[in-house]
Amino acid sequence: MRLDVITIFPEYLEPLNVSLVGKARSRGVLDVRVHDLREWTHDRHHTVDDTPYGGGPGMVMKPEPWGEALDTVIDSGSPGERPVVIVPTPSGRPFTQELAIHLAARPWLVFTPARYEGIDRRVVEEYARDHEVLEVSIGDYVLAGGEAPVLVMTEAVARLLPGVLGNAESHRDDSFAPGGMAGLLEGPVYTKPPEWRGHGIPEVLLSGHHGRIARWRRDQALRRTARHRPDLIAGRDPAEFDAHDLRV
Ligand code: 6GU
Repeated sequence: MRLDVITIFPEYLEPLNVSLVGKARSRGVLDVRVHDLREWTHDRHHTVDDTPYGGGPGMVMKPEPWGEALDTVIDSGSPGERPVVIVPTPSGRPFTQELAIHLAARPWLVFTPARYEGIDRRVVEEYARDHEVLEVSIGDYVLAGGEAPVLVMTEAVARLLPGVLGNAESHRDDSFAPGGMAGLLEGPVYTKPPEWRGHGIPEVLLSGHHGRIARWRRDQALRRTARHRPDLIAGRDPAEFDAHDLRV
């Protein structure tokens, strides 16, 4: 997969050299290219923002540098090859595991993290003519810019690429994966030692009884989901829950 990021803070993307994403890059599974938006400005001050039409606080990112940057990046691909353009914004659609799975199946993503009050609307209009352009938010809070969301989305996507995680089963039970633990939050996990500061291990996990362990894990997942994310249970088909579930 190829991944381009256009930003006024290229150094903010340094974590893409580290850990899982860094490893995917060095293994050649992921080709990451970070670009400085200011390379596509032509004035002495490398201006990327201006005051908003209609008034109001803050500044808006000018369309011209984004247009030149996106044209250059898009033209650097093979003829006819079109990336998905991802515009991080708190007013976008929610980033979900489902969207991560969709993006992981695409060969080329271009991220356009903005600062200030966002990018002139015409940039999205322009590229949406012949590209899939997704405006995406990573949650219901406001960040100062889209760079941290790019790190979040890149990690969520990179770990789904074939050959990045140790084994494919690692994401079957992901909290939000469709199937597997059926979209429930994962319950608690334990490792050695068997006793730590007076805390033991739930006995069932030491029983070696796979059926009872699976049942216990599902109960824990249900309890945790009901407590932290009741919306995930309310949104499900009641037929997915068996008689035992309903007593948890
Ligand atoms: Cl994608 N950008 C910004 N600036 N704030 C956010 C966000 C994105 N997602 C949640 N908050």
